[in-house]
Amino acid sequence: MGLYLLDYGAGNVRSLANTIKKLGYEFEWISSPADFLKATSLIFPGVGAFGTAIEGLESRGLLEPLREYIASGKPYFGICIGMQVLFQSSSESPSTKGLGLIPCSIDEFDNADKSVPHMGWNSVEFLDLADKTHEGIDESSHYYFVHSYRARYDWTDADAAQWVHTTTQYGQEVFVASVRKGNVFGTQFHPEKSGDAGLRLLNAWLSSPENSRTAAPPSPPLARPPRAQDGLTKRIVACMDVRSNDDGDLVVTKGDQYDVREKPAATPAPADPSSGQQASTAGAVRNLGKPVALAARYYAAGADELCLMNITSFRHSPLQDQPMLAVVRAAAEEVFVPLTIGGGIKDSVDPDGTPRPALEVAGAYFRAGADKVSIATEAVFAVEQMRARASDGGLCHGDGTSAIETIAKAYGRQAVVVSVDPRRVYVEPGYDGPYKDELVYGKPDGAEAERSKAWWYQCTVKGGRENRPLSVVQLARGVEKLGAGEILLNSIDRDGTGLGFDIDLVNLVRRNVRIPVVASSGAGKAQHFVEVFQQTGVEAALAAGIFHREEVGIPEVKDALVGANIKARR
Ligand code: 1PR
Repeated sequence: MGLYLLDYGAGNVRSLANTIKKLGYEFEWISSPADFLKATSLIFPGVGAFGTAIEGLESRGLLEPLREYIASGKPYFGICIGMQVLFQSSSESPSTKGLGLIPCSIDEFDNADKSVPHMGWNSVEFLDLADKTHEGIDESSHYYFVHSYRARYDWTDADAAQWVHTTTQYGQEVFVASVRKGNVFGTQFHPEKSGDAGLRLLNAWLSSPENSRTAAPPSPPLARPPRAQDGLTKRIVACMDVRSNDDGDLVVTKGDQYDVREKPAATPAPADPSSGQQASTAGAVRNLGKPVALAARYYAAGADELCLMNITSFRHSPLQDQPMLAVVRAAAEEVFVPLTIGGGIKDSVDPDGTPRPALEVAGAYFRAGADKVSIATEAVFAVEQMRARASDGGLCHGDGTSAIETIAKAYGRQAVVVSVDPRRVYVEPGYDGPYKDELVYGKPDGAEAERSKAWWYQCTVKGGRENRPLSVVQLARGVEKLGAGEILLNSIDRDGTGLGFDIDLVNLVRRNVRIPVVASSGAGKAQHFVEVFQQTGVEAALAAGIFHREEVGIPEVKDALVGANIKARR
């Protein structure tokens, strides 16, 4: 079988390649127009932005051959942007035309009632098919979506509706989850990132892509009005801070309030090795395991997403020789859920003087198998610069040069996470200085140390080592404006304490932006996840220490969520 994959040069296509290999299939990459003639089946794993995809295909002379391939009747499977290019156009890039097979346009989600991008695991449903596992899709499973633009399901438009295979709902919007007609199949979600459910779907298509499995479209098309609630689940994220230890090995480590070195024991260990007792490890970098092995463990345990944070000095390694790239490559062979990589995503210069713009650094990680990059220090500087340009010190537009803007333009905003490292700054009652409008007051029934206090949240850079004159609210609003697609909200005060998420901080940020927010730092038990979802509107919650030390398992967290009527993927 001549299975080919189409790569227009942007985004994570490695994950699909890894999935296909894992399923035992061989494939080739389309590298020239002539390859379309050799292909007997084709997958286009489009990642990124609509305009970039079409322009990328055009500039490589692949757009017309793609159109001809599809018209020839040979099997085609488009994923995400690979499905969207089948439509006429997208408001993401109004001057760019799609292939126009499906006679309607793609538009942006309305963020009045929900966070946009739509990011996470949602259910799908067939319109009226009796076969509820058609194309390997299963209505009882969840699939991973990540996009800001969607094809609304309009049953009054019969020409477009005849393509619709499954629908899904986000907020009150019902949109197309998959299309199926003749030789063409497409999914808005990412099967290669949808765990076992996605593997089953891909396997079903790969085992017989040439089969005409088109079910007769309902005629007239069926109505699918929105229901009271959508099927999006809350995401549980496992985070691994990776650095080299004092022996030069890459390890997953974990800090207490960002200090990753072992503390001296209360009773020092004896220095005499003949005593049979272990020598003191005080001062050593905590070693909680190997990154790829831990990533595989969390995938198997049901993590909805994984983060790898590069917190070591090798962030300054030359890009070609960046150890973290090897970690991402190896992890992407083991895990089939989204992978975020952070640390060192910024403009840099290799030791030989070669400049490496942040866009190139991010591109290397996407090609290695990352789905999102996370930016911390550079995001703070970018917002500071944006505010300095605004005449009133408030928000203006970016100048297009920041890492957030350049990466979001090429890969779509959903690929850009901003990781925030705020720290509380306590002030006296009656404080009347800067950030007074953002003050949080300790509650009478709150922790004793906080009861009579007020505080604001200050941004830091370089892993909390340097405080900056910027509040977390200013940062959150600023990065949203610059084009970030998600906020990963840490708390230096809560990191590693097990006291629970900082609910005040999470609420403060959640109500100031419309993009998804991941609550992080402080989880000590499963109930803390229930609390953060019940008391704030966040889309996801992240933990590190309790998972690494196996104090709480991911299934236990999911059970607690379901027990509290919070949607979770299991
Ligand atoms: O500044 O763009 O190079 O990014 C550096 C990244 O590395 C940032 O995302 C920053 O948060 C992270 N980082 C830097 N130093 C440390 C450190 O610990 N010394 N880790 C660090 C931050 C916080 C989370 C942790 C949660 C949950 N660690 O990663 O996973 O707090 O922990 P818990 O559940 O155990 O409480 P740039």
